[in-house]
Amino acid sequence: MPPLLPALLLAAASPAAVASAVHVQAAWSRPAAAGAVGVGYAILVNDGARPATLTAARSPAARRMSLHASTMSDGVMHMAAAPALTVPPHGRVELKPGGYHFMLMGLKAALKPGDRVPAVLTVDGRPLRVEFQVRHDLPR
Ligand SMILES: [Cu+2]
Repeated sequence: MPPLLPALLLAAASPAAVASAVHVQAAWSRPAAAGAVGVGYAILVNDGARPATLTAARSPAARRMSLHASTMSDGVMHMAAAPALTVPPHGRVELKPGGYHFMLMGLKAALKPGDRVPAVLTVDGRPLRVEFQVRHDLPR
């Protein structure tokens, strides 16, 4: 099949075929009741030379998962859905209390310390698997 080979080489060399340079560290969550809203925090690390953008997230543990950003204004904490989050080249972004975070709406089961919550993030259009470890007694 000689005609196939050049096409495969081209595909491998195109940017779209390069695996995401982003990985996830220290993903954690808090205990929550079934049906309630859970949270997800993590550090997104970009080892690549280009910006990488998170555009979506989903989890089989919740009806819906979305990215939120918290901001302080007039001494009051507000949060709103954020459409995307870009991790700079050779940089990192920490999702943490008071900043960017994931919301897990409509938890299908309670989250207890020690549980692991699987999720799939979409980064640069590619799936990135993550597991949030449910912990308690963490500094805020
Ligand atoms: Cu939120």
